[in-house]
Amino acid sequence: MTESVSAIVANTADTQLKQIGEKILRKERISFDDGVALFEKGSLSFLGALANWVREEKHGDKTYFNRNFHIEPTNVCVFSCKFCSYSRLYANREEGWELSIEQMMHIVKSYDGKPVTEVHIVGGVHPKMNLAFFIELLQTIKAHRPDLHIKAFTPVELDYMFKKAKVSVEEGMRMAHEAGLDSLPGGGAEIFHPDIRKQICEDKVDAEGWLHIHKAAHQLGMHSNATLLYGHIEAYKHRIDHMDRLRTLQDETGGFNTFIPLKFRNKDNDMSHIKESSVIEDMRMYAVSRLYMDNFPHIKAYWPMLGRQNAQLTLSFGVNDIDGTIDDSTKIYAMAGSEEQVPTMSTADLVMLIRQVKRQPVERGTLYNEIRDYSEIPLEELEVDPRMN
Ligand code: V47
Ligand code: SF4
Repeated sequence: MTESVSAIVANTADTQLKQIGEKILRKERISFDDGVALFEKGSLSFLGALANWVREEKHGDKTYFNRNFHIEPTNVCVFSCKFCSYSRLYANREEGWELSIEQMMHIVKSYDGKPVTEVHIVGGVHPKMNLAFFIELLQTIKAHRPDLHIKAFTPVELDYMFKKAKVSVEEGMRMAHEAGLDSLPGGGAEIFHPDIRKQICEDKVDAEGWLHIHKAAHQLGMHSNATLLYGHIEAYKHRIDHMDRLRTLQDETGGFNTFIPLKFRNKDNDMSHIKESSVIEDMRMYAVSRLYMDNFPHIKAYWPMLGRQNAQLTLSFGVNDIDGTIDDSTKIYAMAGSEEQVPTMSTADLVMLIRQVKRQPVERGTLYNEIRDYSEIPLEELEVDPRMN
């Protein structure tokens, strides 16, 4: 493999691309301009060969997934992000949902005895669901099931809760962590650059606020993820600017686990007139992410948003994680127009998806502790959904 990727780099006619390829093969960091040049000039095969080489250097064929479910406490939201197909304003809250702690505990209890390891909690920013409410939720979940890893709340939700409760970011994060918050998901990042952010989500937490909250979490020893919403009005330089800010914070704290590029879906939102990116552009995005984010251990493709087959394809473009079983517990992507209208995969489905593209399926915990390697399990032991064959 190394030989063939070296040959691809050596035979590249464009001198700038050739030099970038050589840097990557020497495991040197690429610059902002290099990142933009990869997007502007890199062919799918050039980017894919390099990203796959980096992926295999870091993880071999290992492809991680987890067993998880989501809770979306509400889709009522004080903000009005233009790409959001999911939220309802407080004034129209009868069109949305608002779950009580009891209702959320009913969801948690429905997994009693099932081998899930993580609950992912994220939703709209509801003016009446405050820090005290979420602290009680965290404590109640932990009291019921202490082993369940709680990955919850974006800086958009946390910033609003902390400001309303008049606590500093550091104090608020400490309170949430003590109540049972284990790590932060990657949402709310969108595009950090103010020229784009002000056009698509101007009223919510800005780049500095988002990064400050993740930094405070890392300083408490927590881990977190980071996303980037691509394929709408941003230019390549905005994608690289976004990745660069994350790479810089990661140099400082080392607290990020996973980078997750999120493809913009255009159904039923204020940006529906914008065409969605092509599969080729999606694969180029994943590949450049793997090449630029050299200090992020993992790159994740979120299958409920990309669809299963495209998620399989990403495994040859730098991706080594495809998230979890989900169990039809999230509505964000179905409402935004994803092919996955009922996002559920059994463990067997996920294993097959990974095996079909000749990679090694490994179940992980949220912090990438390996739970089980499924590469040697005979297929008869897995109850595979017939649609997967
Ligand atoms: O921040 C909303 C995105 C995010 C649309 O950390 C949209 O493991 C595309 O962050 N088209 C929330 N994207 C989801 C998220 C996430 C998902 C899976 C795993 C993890 C993790 C994090 O969803 C939002 C926003 O960027 N989003 N609307 C849309 N129309
Ligand atoms: Fe609210 Fe999040 Fe939707 Fe923005 S993306 S409107 S913050 S639910």
